Amino acid sequence: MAKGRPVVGIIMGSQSDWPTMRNAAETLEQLGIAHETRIVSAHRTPDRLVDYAKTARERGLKVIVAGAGGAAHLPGMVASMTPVPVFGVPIRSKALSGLDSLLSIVQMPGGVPVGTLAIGRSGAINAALLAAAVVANGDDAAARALDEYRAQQTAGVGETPLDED
Ligand code: RP5
Repeated sequence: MAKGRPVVGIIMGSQSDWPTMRNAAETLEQLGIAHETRIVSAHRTPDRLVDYAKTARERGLKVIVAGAGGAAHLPGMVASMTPVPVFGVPIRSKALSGLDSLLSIVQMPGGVPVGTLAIGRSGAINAALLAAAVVANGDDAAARALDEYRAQQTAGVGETPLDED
């Protein structure tokens, strides 16, 4: 686990979101960025939601990554109660494959922004990378880690396709 006071909070509406949201945690871990992970449900644990959002800044969080599925009001509710930037990750739902989650998160009325990522694993990874980029504005080690991540990604792309069997 990356050491130090968490600067990124990863929250999710349910334990069932963890297989997706762990991709955000693993990405931050790879970058050495201190983070915390919590289950905070907007409708099942509303008091926990209020407490988490209202204390986020004073606890040192610079960014919150919030994953939720279905009627996914968690990212917007958190954003309504903290000045800390919130990135929302739509979880792929069983009923509508995450389209419900995506539209719930992305369609915030003007005034309270939530930066919305893609549905599922890609969204979780990219939310973590965006969170890292925010942190990197004031943290040289995080900036170097992000540069290294991109360099490795580039180095991993071959010029010609290979047969996989
Ligand atoms: C949302 O409801 C959660 O974010 C989750 O994606 C969805 C389903 O939750 P469970 O019924 O699996 O706990 O609040």
